[in-house]
Amino acid sequence: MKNKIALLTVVLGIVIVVLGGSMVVNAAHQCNETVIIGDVNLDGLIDALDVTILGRYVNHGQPFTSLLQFVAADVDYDNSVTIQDYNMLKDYVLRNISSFPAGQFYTVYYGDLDGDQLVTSNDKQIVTNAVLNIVNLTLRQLAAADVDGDQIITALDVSYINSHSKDKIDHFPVCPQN
Ligand SMILES: [Ca+2]
Ligand SMILES: [Ca+2]
Ligand SMILES: [Ca+2]
Repeated sequence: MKNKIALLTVVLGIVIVVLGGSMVVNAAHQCNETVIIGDVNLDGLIDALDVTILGRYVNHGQPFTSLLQFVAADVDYDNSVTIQDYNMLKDYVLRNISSFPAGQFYTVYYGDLDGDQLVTSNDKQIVTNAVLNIVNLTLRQLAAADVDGDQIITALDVSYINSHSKDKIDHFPVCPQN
């Protein structure tokens, strides 16, 4: 009987460890931001104002204030924001087209660079290489890498991603606290 109780305790312990592990995974999933492709000013709507703001960027060099705007603005999904995106967004607002090559939405998982929706040492390595100019990040990766929310990718972002991958922190500065 004692042995059975001991066995049960071990089994329960394993179950708790497994469940605990999945809770950590869920915590990583919560830190994300879904961008509507074409919603350049990130107000939740695709309208003429987005065309205007994208036009100011591509024609007059007026900067965006958020890396998420580049994700929203690259509607033709060629990983750069150009006059082609402007023309395509204008066509969409004028209802000449009904969809974008970049899709309808994109969810940025902060700290996840390799696309598995987890924050691991591999993500840390990718951002490290980007900071060292060994690799270029895509617009979507740039948005995910800026975990401190200052709109540039620095060694500080690497440090936060490293801490998160080792479970030393649960939240990035850019994530809503709850
Ligand atoms: Ca908008
Ligand atoms: Ca583009
Ligand atoms: Ca940053």
